[in-house]
Amino acid sequence: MSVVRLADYQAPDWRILHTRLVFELDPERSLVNARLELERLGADDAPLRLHGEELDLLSLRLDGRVLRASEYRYLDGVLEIASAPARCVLETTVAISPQANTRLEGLYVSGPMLLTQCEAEGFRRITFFIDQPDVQSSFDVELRADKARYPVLLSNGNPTGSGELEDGRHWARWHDPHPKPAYLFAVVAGDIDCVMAPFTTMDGRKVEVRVWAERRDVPRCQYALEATLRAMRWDEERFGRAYDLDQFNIVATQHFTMGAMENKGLNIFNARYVLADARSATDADYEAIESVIGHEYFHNWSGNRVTLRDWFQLSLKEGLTVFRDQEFTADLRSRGVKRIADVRLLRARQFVEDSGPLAHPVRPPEYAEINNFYTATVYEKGAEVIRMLHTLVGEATFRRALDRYFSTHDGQSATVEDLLAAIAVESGRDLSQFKRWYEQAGTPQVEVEDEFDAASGRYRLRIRQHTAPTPGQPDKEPLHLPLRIALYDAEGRDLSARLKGDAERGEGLLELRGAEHTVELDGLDAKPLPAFLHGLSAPVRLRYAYSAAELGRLVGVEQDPLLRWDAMQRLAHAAIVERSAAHRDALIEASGQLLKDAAADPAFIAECLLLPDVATLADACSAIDFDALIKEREDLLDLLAETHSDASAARYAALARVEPDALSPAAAAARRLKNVLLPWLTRLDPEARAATTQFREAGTMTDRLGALACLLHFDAPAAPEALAAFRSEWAEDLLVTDKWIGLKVTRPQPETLDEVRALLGDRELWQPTNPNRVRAVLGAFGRSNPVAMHRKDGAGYELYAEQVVALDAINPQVSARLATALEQWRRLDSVRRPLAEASLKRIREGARSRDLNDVVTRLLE
Ligand code: 0A1
Ligand code: ZN
Repeated sequence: MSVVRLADYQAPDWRILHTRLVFELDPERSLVNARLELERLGADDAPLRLHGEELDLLSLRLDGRVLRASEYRYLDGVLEIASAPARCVLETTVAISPQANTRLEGLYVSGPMLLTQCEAEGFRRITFFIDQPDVQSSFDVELRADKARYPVLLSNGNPTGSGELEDGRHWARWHDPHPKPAYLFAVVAGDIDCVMAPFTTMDGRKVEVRVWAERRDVPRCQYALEATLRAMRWDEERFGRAYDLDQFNIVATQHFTMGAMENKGLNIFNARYVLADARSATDADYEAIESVIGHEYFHNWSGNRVTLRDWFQLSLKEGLTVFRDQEFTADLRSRGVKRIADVRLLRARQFVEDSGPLAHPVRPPEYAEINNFYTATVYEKGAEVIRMLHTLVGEATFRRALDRYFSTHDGQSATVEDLLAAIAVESGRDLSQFKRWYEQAGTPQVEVEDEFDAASGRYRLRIRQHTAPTPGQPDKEPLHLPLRIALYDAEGRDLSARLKGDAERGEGLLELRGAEHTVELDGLDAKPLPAFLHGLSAPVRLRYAYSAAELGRLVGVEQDPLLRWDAMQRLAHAAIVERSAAHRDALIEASGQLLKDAAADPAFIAECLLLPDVATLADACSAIDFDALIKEREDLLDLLAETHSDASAARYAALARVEPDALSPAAAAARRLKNVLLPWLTRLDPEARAATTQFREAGTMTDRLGALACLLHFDAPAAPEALAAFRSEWAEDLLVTDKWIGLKVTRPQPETLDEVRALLGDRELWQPTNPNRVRAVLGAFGRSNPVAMHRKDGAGYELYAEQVVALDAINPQVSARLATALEQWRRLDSVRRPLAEASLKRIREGARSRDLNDVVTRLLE
């Protein structure tokens, strides 16, 4: 497979001054006419090279003249014209087939819509173009289509006119004044409808904001519309960023490979991140919708106005935009609970990725297929890197640095160096060592040892950092990282302000740069209780030999919600993985305290009571024994439920009385804790009475699904009837049916594999061309059902491999992503490991796409 390297980057030989496109839209065969105004930037003999894939070239003219076959060549995705004048106009007409496009890259069909997805390299499936982010152009687009079938015609920018054509067709024109790379291009044509609201920007621009969907779904777009307005206002208030067009359109589609896409002025969304109403959406859905709406909107500056020089810089837009969307949610909702959720995800997905065969730096030095780098590392670790910069320079300087970055590079394509330079200039700090975070893969381990000398009253901390080798990077350098720290005395006072030493910076913040640091504190009567990494100040694993009693104390004394939660996770981890009775007992004790805590946010308590998932637990093991991990985890849950049966039943009952059906934050927080406690109650009651009643009486999808999960996962008597009732109630709804499928395939029994087979054979339910449905059936199975996926007879892996190969012929991005669920295979026990390996080899034999080949090759390397 050919590889693209960052070190080989060269500035483009040509630029595109303007692009004019005319689309004759038709699902079977669409015609695309492109007129590119080109200017040579490189050497006189630099050929003109345009990308193009699966395009049927109908006509090709240079400065009005039809080119002879000898004057160009179209081979392996490149159209090359050996000699072209330094200023010229190239005009092409191509035919493409949206209906046949199951990859969902380029122009494709979804229900009543024709729409596009161009990131990363989809535009070349629409027309010939220099399809790379450092080539930016202004666009004029004319869309023509059958008016009855496609009454709405949308593209980027502002509308400039529309009218009728013959034969029932019509046209619409759009002008996008902001130069943009091709990956931000979008078109939507369809029989769709919208909700709309006006917005006035802080600089007085009047904007029409619309959220579009298939007609029957329009009543479920109101929440997304309101979330959009909140995001627009927040970006003005927190980052001083205003919107820059007369319209902002968002379109929801049922067929989308990823979450959503930030096309300039025309965001396209997976319907699951738009559609919501009180009956069908869970509290988690509402939060996710607001967050993804924010994310795509924030890209308008971090990604669109300032875009990427090349795809290696992907985290420049994604890490920064995830940081911005995390802050949006934290500012609007509970900051503490949001941080816990983000750190939980980071550990479950990014730390796991970083410790396996797919580990790569936040800025990868090379790629075979860029689609495979939309990863937890580029997104989530990338956001942590931005967060560390924010911690190091502080909010006010960070804000000024972003202002500088946006104004310096507005309308241009930038690099990670450009962002770091803006922060370095504003803060006056040297970030050259910090840059290693972008270049070095792997999660650093920070190890802390302490000693207290009672005679002298001196307390000393010795801090060392180390990063284990990752593929292609055997040797690692120390990183520059902010380590927040607190030292609690017997009264719970923090003594860290008195710390002295080489990494000390004041206010409980250490700045580590070397492999080893020592800090100390004098004049103490007793050894303090240390706490590290408040708010997870750096994305590292921190090792300190806490006793069970110390962790229990930390849950009580610490103010930072993340560290209180982390202490609970540490207790659970030691109880399960190390089978430490002392940690188990301390966890039980601390859980009892939390259950009784009437003052704390119930959503925070819920997070604390949830144990680490199996993938996170497995990540700490050099040889993963799923049976033992799952059994220990279940036994611990049984013990928690039994010990606290009265307290949890009482708390559950009290929570059930809190405005059960309201959508307020308080009601949602109550539901969160209630639905964490419901499995505890259900464990102790074979009749599952609480879950049966909750299912019957639930007024929200959160409560209904929470109850259904309990009934199903604990094999309750009411389960079959409840499943059938839910299914028939929501049979017409794709998204809710996905949730129902998700519950079925995560039932923690080996026989669930038969259920998955049945779903795959169900002609109505199995829709392999719909990525959401594929994820509901196989994604949830592969990642969230260790019992059935990792069956000891290998049947889980076999089925999975067979499906990954079959899907590769339909949507390579989906198949490649599914395959990553086996990223921990090398650390499996001696029975499972060869079985998983055999299945991966079967995938390698069957892989046809570059996407899947790349992933499976790296998995097996
Ligand atoms: N830039 C989008 C993610 C995205 C990436 C690739 C896609 O193509 C299949 C689609 C979307 C984001 O960060 O939201
Ligand atoms: Zn993004």
